[in-house]
Amino acid sequence: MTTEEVKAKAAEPKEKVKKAAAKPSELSVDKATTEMIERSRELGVETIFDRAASMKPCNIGVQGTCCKNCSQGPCRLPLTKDVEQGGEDTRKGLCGATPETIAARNFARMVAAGAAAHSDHGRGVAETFLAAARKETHDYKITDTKKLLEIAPDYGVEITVQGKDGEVLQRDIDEIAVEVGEKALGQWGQQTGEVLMVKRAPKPLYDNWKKLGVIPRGIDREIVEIMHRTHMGVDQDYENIVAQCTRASLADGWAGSMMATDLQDVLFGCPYPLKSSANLGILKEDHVNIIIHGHEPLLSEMIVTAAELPEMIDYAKQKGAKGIQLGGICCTANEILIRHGVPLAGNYLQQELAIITGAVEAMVVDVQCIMENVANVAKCFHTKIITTNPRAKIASGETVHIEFDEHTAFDDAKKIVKTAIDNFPNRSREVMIPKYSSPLIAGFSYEAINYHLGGTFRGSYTPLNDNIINGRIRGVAGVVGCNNARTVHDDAHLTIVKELIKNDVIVLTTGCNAITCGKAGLLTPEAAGVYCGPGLAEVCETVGIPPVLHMGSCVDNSRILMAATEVVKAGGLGKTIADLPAAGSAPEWMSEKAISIGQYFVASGVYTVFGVTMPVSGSPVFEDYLYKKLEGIYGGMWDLEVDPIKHAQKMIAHINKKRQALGLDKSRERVLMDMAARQKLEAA
Ligand code: NFS
Ligand code: SF4
Repeated sequence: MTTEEVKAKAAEPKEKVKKAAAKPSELSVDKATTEMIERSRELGVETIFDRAASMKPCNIGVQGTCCKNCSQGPCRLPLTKDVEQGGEDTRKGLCGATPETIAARNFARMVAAGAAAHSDHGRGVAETFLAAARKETHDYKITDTKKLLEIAPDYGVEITVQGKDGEVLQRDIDEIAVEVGEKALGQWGQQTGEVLMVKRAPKPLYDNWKKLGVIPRGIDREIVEIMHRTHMGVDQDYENIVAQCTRASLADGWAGSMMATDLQDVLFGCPYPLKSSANLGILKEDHVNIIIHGHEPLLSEMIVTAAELPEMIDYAKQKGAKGIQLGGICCTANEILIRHGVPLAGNYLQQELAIITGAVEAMVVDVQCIMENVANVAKCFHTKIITTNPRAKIASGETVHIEFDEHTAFDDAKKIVKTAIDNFPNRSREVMIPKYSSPLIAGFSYEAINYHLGGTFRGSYTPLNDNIINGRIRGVAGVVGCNNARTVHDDAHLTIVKELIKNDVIVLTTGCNAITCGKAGLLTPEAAGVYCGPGLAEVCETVGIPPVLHMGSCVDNSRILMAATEVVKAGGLGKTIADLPAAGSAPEWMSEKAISIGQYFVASGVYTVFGVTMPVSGSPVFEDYLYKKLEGIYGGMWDLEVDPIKHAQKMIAHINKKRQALGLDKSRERVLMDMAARQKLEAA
């Protein structure tokens, strides 16, 4: 054999073994996804599912105890057998950093990156909001004045003035908007004091943060301070590092993300429930298909408007298409779904697969969760990857950059849509769109929940509280977050959500979990009769809501905080979020944003369970601090549970514990007994 032949032989069987090793059905529980993985293999197009099989994660990195914060390292401190068995822990980095210092510093940097991503998104929204309020752009305007008036006082902006005769008059809307925009934007660079939105939290929660000294002073400041503290030789006390994690994460959840949600609602409208559908089957072979992928609705809103223009639809017809089909991936999908009903094409792990359908003329991306490899996959098809944000360009493959500017937004969007239409005649491969999509209802802002549960005239959370108190609803869970190629796509999401609703726990969802639930039909009122326990089913059927409420994108986790706050306010379930029979979960997380979200949930009093892995196992001391000791400080704590059923059961056990503390354990038994008796009567 020649050297060439030897090389070829060595390369070939490995490739085959690798592909035979993971059947598509072992990689995802979503049929559209498994069909497209199959298709990718037929076409020889590599995806993340293949790379996950050929490359394993680093055994020390996963433990969170590898430090590369200076050039004397990386110092790698994997857990030793001896330490695992309770022996003395003598592990140290060159500088003397202990495993807990290293794990805490790495954890903190994830919080910083996550909070930065959400908050920078929020900053962009605030800038555009201000430009709209000042009428510096014609493309965006203040749409939801009702919400503007509701939120203005929280930003310290007066909504009324006294008239000459002492009468109370409403101030000019534009004036209010400009002031809200200025106040909001000021939150990023604020150096001292407190960010405004923490005052929205229940009083005892706010007081506790104040006592602990963890209230964010300004958004950017807290993120910068994490980077400073985790530099070589600065903060070397893991408890002190975690306190700063809290401060930066609160600057995300109760400031950057919360203001992003507020201002997006005022600009584009507060979401109310609407119908749509989810999964790759929403793509249409005879249409120009445009995938909007990323996070910021500033861009996607404009594309939705541009794609609806008669001139654009006519242009698409000239090119031989029947129309234009938009579909979303990742959180931008959730944003345009909850406000316009644009269907969801898929979640994070489906981004490469959408292109492999051969039906996508353009994938328009902005920031976050965009795999670099989409550009390589696109090279095998006619699909154009259009980058739009100066922060996020892609060097791999071939991409088109059409920069998106808030002052010329609509023209930019038209240019993008036109580029996609022009690409329709260039389809190079046979189109294969999996035939799966499910109907759904989405758009449950906390205002909408208020309205739906309370009715028009007495919008309030009291009926929800009543149903929790009387035991029909056992409790509330927030299940959110990503997909992760290290675990079976969508499996843990669905198993956990189904187990929760089977046990009468109502689920609030955002992010990629929401997309999973949509694809599986859990976002329909009909799902109540199929999957829920009798109590939750009865409530959903009476009110006409799904047992899983889609509240939006990941910045909209702030809506979950507000919903929890409303539940506290409605009374009867304790004084603070930590008293509620509630729990949080991110079954398939992967993003640093998820760590920031987890930390602000924990610091707000929520027991929060993550799936897949947590980068802290290399330091039992740090792990113990996150998983146990934080409860004594914040009322909430972290946990890791890889098994989905046990994961849900841990959440349910926590909810039961809280019910017991509220003296509600008996009411649930009673209501279930009543229901059983009634069912027996009905059956007889
Ligand atoms: Ni959230 Fe959204 Fe999905 Fe995870 Fe990424 S899209 S902001 S980070 S992967 S849920
Ligand atoms: Fe090693 Fe300390 Fe440098 Fe980290 S900061 S790489 S532990 S010497």
